[in-house]
Amino acid sequence: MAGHKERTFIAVKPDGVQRGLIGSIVERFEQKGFHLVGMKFLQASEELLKQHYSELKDRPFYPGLVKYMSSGPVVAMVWEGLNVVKTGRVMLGETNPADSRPGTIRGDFCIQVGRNVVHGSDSVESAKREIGLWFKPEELVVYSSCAHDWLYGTN
Ligand code: D4T
Repeated sequence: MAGHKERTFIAVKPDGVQRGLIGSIVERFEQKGFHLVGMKFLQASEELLKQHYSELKDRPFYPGLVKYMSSGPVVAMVWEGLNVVKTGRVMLGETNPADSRPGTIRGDFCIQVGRNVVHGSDSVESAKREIGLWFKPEELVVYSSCAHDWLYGTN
């Protein structure tokens, strides 16, 4: 049962917001059956993004990445469910949209690695760190879903 409570951090990036893709991206996670526990619309500070992408700070694209990610509003979300970190990454596709299969978000909605419309945590540990950076504990909502038993076969 504890596996059903795994969480990941998903964000619609500024290009996804500007291109009107918020609904399409949220819809995929909803339709899959994952459980939304946090969501907010904000323009993130460079300081927050530098922390978020701290592991990439020595990469040549890092300054441009922080600038792009802070250039407009994003939708920050926390989704919960069995294997949501791994499955979320599969749903996103590869970092480079050119390597992403049709049917994935990046495979269907974008072209260029520097404008790949969505972020998803790459491990359970990263998810915990990112959720802690973007959300206060009281911004995460605990509630039960009427679909839970039908999704997991516990009825
Ligand atoms: P995010 O973190 O945005 O979900 O992307 P990934 O986890 O799939 O990939 P990443 O951390 O390696 O890269 C973070 C972010 O940097 C952009 N990027 C990446 C870029 O602009 N140029 C590049 O060459 C790479 C590798 C895209 C995603």
